[in-house]
Order: sequence, then structure tokens, then C-alpha cells
Amino acid sequence: MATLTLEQINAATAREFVALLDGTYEHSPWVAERAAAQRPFASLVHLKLALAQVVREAGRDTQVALIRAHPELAGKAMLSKTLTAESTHEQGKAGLTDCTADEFAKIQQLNTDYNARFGFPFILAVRGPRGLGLNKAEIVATFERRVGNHPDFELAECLRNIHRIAEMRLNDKFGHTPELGNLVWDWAERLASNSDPGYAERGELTVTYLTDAHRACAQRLAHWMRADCGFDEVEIDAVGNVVGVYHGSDRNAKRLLTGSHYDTVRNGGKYDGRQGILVPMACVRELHRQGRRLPFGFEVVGFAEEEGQRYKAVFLGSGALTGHFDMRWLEQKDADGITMREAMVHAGLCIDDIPKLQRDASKYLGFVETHIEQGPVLNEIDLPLGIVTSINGSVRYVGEIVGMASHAGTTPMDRRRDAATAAAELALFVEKRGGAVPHLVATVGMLEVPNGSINVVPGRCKFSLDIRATTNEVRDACADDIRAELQRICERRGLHFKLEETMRAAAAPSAPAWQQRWERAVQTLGLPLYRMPSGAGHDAMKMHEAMPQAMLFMRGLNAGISHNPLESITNDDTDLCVRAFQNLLDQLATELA
Ligand code: HGY
Ligand code: MN
Ligand code: MN
Repeated sequence: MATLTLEQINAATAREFVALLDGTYEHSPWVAERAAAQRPFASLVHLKLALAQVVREAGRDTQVALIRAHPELAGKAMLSKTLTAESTHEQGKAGLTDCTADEFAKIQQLNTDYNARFGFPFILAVRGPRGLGLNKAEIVATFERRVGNHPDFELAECLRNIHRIAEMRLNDKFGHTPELGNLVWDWAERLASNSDPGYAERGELTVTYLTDAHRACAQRLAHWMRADCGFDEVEIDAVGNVVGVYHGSDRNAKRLLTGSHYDTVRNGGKYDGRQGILVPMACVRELHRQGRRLPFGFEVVGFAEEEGQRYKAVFLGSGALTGHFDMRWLEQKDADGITMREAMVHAGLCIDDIPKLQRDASKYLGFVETHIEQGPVLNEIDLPLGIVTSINGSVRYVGEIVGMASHAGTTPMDRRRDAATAAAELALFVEKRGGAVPHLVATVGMLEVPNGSINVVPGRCKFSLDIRATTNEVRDACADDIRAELQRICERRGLHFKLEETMRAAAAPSAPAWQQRWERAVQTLGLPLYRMPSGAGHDAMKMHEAMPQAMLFMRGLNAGISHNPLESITNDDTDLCVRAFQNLLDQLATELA
């Protein structure tokens, strides 16, 4: 197939333009017809977004007609061999043309149920997020998961999948392969093969601080930095950060610092944190392959601990670089009673060297971080990249309500000192208070009756609090109200409680100069700017305490879900993120030349 070029489609007549894009949107040339007037397109992604915009602006009936123009998976069109060439190729590669009788029956039933529920066929980009094709098990699992969704969500999700199908068909037409996105995507896949025991056996990804899986990840990242990317210096530091340095033309030049974390939450996703390490690694790999040196040093850090899962301490990795590692953390114990100190010694880390990790901020230009959005915004507006304006401030507590365990059968309801119902009352208050102010969130993420029994009134109940807002004032007002309510609940019920603050991170506005560099990079790609706050916390908010910072967000699939194995990104979006980072480096090189 002769590959298309931007010049060709920009110079073509409207009719030629539609013909050149034939098959991009199944049986729906109207999409290209309506987009033709937006030429010239500055980039392939600019074209892709323009086509998606046309669909977004079309009425619901037109959108449903577009969905209905697509064939069912392993459906009638496949059986009657009337699929388009593109759909035949796509469904064939996914193995849908050679289902077993059971698989076929299951998919037929799902098609029937889905159509009956939504009035249009189930659409899934079966070539998948990496473009190599989903397998039948993944397809059926997605089908079964989505058939229960809300109709409005499924209409939008089908359209998002249609845009992804169109994106890969356009890549074929233009002979475009998102090489750098594939590299990062595959690295993340390989890194995800390391998981803590008890989770790995279930195919779940959990990498907590200094476990064997965590140290395997560190070794893997260090190896790739050294052997694949050409970093000049690579080391695993005294808290387990993986630090790679790619020197500038002047080895003493100030450095740009970047990175993110490689630890995960329990049963988490493959890209939270890791994407922000692997993207700049790919940039260094390209610089090294080109034999190119920047007029500044480039330091990429895989932070060892951000999530606070094994120990209560959070931002431990980035905190060590800003001089905020609290040596008292060393005595914190994990669920098995192992102290952080013991875990560090076991991992061969040199505790005495921790204070030396603090960076001299005067030797750095600033800190930038790319990260998956971990939310639905970019996914809903069909944008690959977003500009972070600030990172919400957060405060976290762990607590325990203490009452009196007693016999569930003989303790009258008005004589109980039930710790769990008190915690439940608090949780409902937290939900209500958190919903009272825009951009404020409050969560009880952990709720546990230790050693509870089915026939015992809970005498103890442990809980956690996570409160975040765009300003410290809103965050603190909410925390004050929740603590006051906890006091009231316990007084009224004759209980008492313990509450420990385990983390407090100030709201971190992006440094304007660095935010503008991200903005110019995104615009250079031919993308519109979308500015947004970060509801999630990131290492950048810790680095904010020492130097100017700004972040770039990347879209997630599955409504941007995160801290969940459904976390997913595409190779194309990842490629755009790497190219945005490369552009930021080029901007800086021009400024400092
Ligand atoms: O919880 C957070 O916001 C981050 O993922 N640690
Ligand atoms: Mn996270
Ligand atoms: Mn993260």
C-alpha cells in the first residue's frame, strides 16, 4: 500500500481527500467529508483529532448510526464474509475468525445481550492498546465487563474505540509506526512481570518498597539505562532510587531533573509512575543514538517509593532528594513486623548515605514529570495529552476507633460500644463533607475490624483518611471538620480513638516557565492545549519544595482508571508523550545555547 503524506492530503481536493481516507471510519465517509474543510493538517495526530471532533459534534442519532455501521465481533458479517477488508484483517488477527463452538456461542450471546441493552453493536478496537491485537480471552472479558455499563457511557466508549480503530487504520495508510511509544509500552510490560508474592500468583501487579520484586525492577531499570539507553552514570542510591545521568556537553552544566516512581499500589496498574521514568529514558536513548549532547545535564530518577504501601512514609524516594527523609521512618514496621531499617539492610542499601542524597537545588534547572492522568478527563474529551496547572494538596491519616467487643447475641442494641458502626458513621460524613466543595475529595480507603468475628460486636475498627484539594486552606478546613466529627461520634457512643497524620503535602502549582514549555511542546505536536489540576499526588509535588516543577499528563483508557489492573495506555499516546518531552528538551537546549 502506497503511504499517504500530509502534503498529499492537504493538497487534495475535498473529494480526493475523502477517497484517500476511505475505510478509516467504517462505511462512514461523512466523517472525512466534514473534516476536509479543516485542512491543512499540521500533523497526523492533528488529522486524527479533527476527525474525532467531527464525530463529537455530530448529533446522537448520527453517532449511533456510525456505531451501527460497524460490524459485530464474530457476527453475521463475518459469517457471511461481507466484512470490509479492514475489519476482516482486524477480526482475523484477533482470532475471531476461528473461534471454538463455545467461544462463538458466548460471543453471539454477548452480541445479542449488548444489542438488546444498547441498541447498537459492541465496538472494541481489537488490535488493542499496543496495536498487536487483543486475544479472544481479553476481548470476551472486556465484552462481559462493558455489557453492564450505563448506556451513555457505552455510547461514548464505542465512539472512543471507533477513534482508536481509525487511528490505527490511519497509521497503516500513512505508514506511521509509533516506535518510541512501542518502546516505552514494551518496557512497561516487561517491568510488570515483577510482582510481590501473593499477588504475582494471581497475575496481579504489586511492587512495594524493597521487596524482591521491587529490587528486580530497580535492577531492570538500571540495566536498561546502562545497556539500552546510553546513560553516562547509573546507580541505585541509598534509598533504592534508580538514578541515571546523561551528561551535557559541559559535565558541570546545571541539570534538568525528571522521573517518577516505580513502586505500585496493591493490585495496581502498569503505568502509574513507571511511564514517567520510561518516557525520559526513551529520550536519552534517542539522544545517545544520535550522539547528541545537550547544553545541560539530564538526570532521570526512578523513585523507589511514592505510594506508601508497605510503610506509612510516602514520597520516600523524592523526599530523600529534597532532604526530607525522616530518619524516624527507619523504625516503621510493615505488616510482618519488619522495620524499614531491616528491609534496607537486607536490600544492601547504605543507610548512612541517605542524608547525602539531598540535591543542591542551585545545580538544577528544575523538575519535570510525565504521568498518566489517573482520571477520566482526557479520555472523555479525546485528548492524548494535558497540561497540569497544579497538583492538589493532600493530607492522610490512619486511625483506630476503640469500643468494647461483646457478644453479638446477648448485647442489647442500646448497650453496645460498636467501633465499626462508629467508623461507618464517620465514613458517611467524610463522603458528604468531601462532596461539599468543588475539587475537594475525601476518602476512607481502608476500613478494617482487626480479628473480627461474625458473632462479636466490633471492639476496634481501623480506618484511613485521604483528603485533597486544590488549595491547602480547603484541604485543612475539611480535615478539621472530619476530626471534629470523629470526636463527636466517639463522645456520643462512648468510644475513644487514635488518629495519626501520616502525610501532608502542600498544593503544588506548576512553575509558569516550565508549564509554558510543556504547552509549546504540546502545540508543536499539533495538539490543542488542555490545562487541568492533578487530583493525584506525584513526586513533582515533593520536588516542588526544592525547585520549580511542571507536569504533563497522558490519557488513560477505560475512563482513565488507575490504581487498578484496568489501567491502560496506547502506544500512539505514549509516542506523543515522548515526542513532547523531546521538544521540551529541544526548547531548553535552544534557550541555553
Ligand atoms: O495517591 C496518590 O495520589 C498517588 O498515586 N500516590
Ligand atoms: Mn499512584
Ligand atoms: Mn503515581
